[in-house]
Amino acid sequence: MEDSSRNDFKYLFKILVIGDVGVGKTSLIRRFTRGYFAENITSTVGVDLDSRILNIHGDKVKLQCWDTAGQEKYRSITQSYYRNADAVIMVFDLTNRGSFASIPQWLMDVQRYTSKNAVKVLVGNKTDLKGAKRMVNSRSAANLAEFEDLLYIETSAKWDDNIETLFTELAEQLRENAKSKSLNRFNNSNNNDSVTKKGFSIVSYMKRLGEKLPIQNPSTFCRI
Ligand SMILES: Nc1nc2c(ncn2[C@@H]2O[C@H](COP(=O)(O)OP(=O)(O)OP(=O)(O)O)[C@@H](O)[C@H]2O)c(=O)[nH]1
Ligand SMILES: [Mg+2]
Repeated sequence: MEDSSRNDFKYLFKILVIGDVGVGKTSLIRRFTRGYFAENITSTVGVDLDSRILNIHGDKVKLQCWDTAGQEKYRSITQSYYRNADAVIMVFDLTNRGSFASIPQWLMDVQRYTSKNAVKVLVGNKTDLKGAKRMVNSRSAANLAEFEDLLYIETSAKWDDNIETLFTELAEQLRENAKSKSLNRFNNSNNNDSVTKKGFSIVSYMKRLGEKLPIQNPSTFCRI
């Protein structure tokens, strides 16, 4: 699904996708970059790469998605990819409490190895598995996200739920940050690190969860 003119883009952003084994990192990326989902998928070995170009307000934005292995034995390899990430997506499985309990550990790695300006997103995947199978509720995840200053969204790679929203909103945020950075440079500002604090409006997510979560102003849903 990638644009045929692979090098024809205005912005290139590197997105690192991390999380425990089997939470659906590869499935999320595959759904976004290639538009399909597979039940039988092999565990990632080391790090894979896939990308797609989005048109964001007239600009071609290439999202390079770095798909890391969740297995512990690859941890030292995957950590070497953190440094250049513009954004980090931390994925857990909504039906696996252990994968949610691991998020603080993943976050420690992120804080240690990535730039402080990297956009950080927490993703609860597998919303299609409902009822008794669901082990992590939205409020717990949203509370963690709020406490750690992360963006939060729930997805299903299987049902293609919120995948496009996740990556499109992320691309918009990264483009805004890049634009404000270059503006700062142009203005000879000393504060080249500053980024626009733009709201992260995951509209479809808000519609579904707006009533359950303590959102003050639904039109500027940001770091819940
Ligand atoms: N029901 C459901 N299953 C999913 C979803 N996303 C992934 N899976 C399944 O979960 C299993 C693991 O998916 P992967 O995408 O390989 O997980 P991963 O995080 O890349 O795993 P590692 O590469 O081992 O770290 C596979 O059987 C997928 O089909 C989803 O949204 N819903
Ligand atoms: Mg994988």
